[in-house]
Amino acid sequence: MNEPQHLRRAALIWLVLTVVSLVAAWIIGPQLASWGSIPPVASNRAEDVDKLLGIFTLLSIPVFWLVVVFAGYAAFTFKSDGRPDRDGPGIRGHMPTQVTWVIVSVILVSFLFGYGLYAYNSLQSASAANTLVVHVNGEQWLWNYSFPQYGNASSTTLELPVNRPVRFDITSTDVQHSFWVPAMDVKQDAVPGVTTHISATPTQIGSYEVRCAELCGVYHSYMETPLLIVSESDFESYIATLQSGGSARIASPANALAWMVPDADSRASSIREGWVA
Ligand SMILES: [Cu+2]
Repeated sequence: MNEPQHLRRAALIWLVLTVVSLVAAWIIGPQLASWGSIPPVASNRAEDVDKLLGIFTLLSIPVFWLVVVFAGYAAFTFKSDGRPDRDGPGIRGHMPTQVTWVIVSVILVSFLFGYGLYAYNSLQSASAANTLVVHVNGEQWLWNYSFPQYGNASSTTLELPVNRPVRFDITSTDVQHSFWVPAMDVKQDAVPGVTTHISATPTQIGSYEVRCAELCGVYHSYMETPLLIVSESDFESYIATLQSGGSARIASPANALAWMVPDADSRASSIREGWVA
């Protein structure tokens, strides 16, 4: 088989694998959340980020197979039997291939950069007049929430009204935590002495979770509390309960180890002092 035939055969393998993978990704991608392979999509932010990741994945499939097929084809087709007794022919480059590949790479990377920047920018600048502000304060090992627009009503479990933009103002009292709501694609560092921000609009009523995504001490793995996305009226009654002093200190079994004992607060602070010191 001569050189053009090898090239044509490798190109055909690349084309078939690329088309099959693109079709598979196109069909499977939208199902992943319902299969539980990726978090549920419960905010506009999650929709945008998933779309962005989908486009990046689709565009990377042809590049992936280009590398694997041509390297694999060359390795298996032109392999030497036993130890070679001389060097292969010197190859000095192939101008059309090089120019084509540089142009394709520049177009591809420029598009990904531009589109990524545009999407990131529109995510970060999301704000509206009726934005709900939530102050999030991380501590070892739970999240405290307060609502400055509702007389600083506070709670250790979070409920959010559906379809209303939310801005999280995030900080920490002790060590670095990371406020992570997988279903909303919200993840932002909680740093002592600094307030960080992230915005999203919940779009799906349901029960989700908030995790800490920064190793923050012995009970880091238990720093997980529920998030409920509820109707506007359910949110109003949640706020009313908080304002009437009905806030439970914690309602998550995930924090049981740190908080189950009656003197949980003093115990936790003694752990914290021992840990920090
Ligand atoms: Cu933490």
